Amino acid sequence: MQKTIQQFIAASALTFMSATVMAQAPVASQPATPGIDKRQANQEKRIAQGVASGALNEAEAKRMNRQQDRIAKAEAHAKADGVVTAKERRKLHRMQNKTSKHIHHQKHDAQHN
Ligand SMILES: [Ca+2]
Repeated sequence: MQKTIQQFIAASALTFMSATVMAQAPVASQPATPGIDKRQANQEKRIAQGVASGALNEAEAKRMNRQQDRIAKAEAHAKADGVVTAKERRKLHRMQNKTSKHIHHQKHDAQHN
């Protein structure tokens, strides 16, 4: 008898929890920019690799990390109103195209500040 009541309580708790999770699900629809996040992570890795291999000196790496910060800020700004429009997405990709070229150039050119 005691066991049955415990099972009933456990089952009720479970039902209650899944109902809560389901009720919260629609709220969790934050604007996502997985493509931009992935490029950003990739670029940060390239900068770190450049520093490790000596292809980038500290000043260059610092400058590039600042550019990454600017993109992250622009991304947060684009998300702030809850919608990342196609235009905002294009702008973020354009910024990343620029920094990507910059990283490539600095990594494959002679050292110059
Ligand atoms: Ca927006």
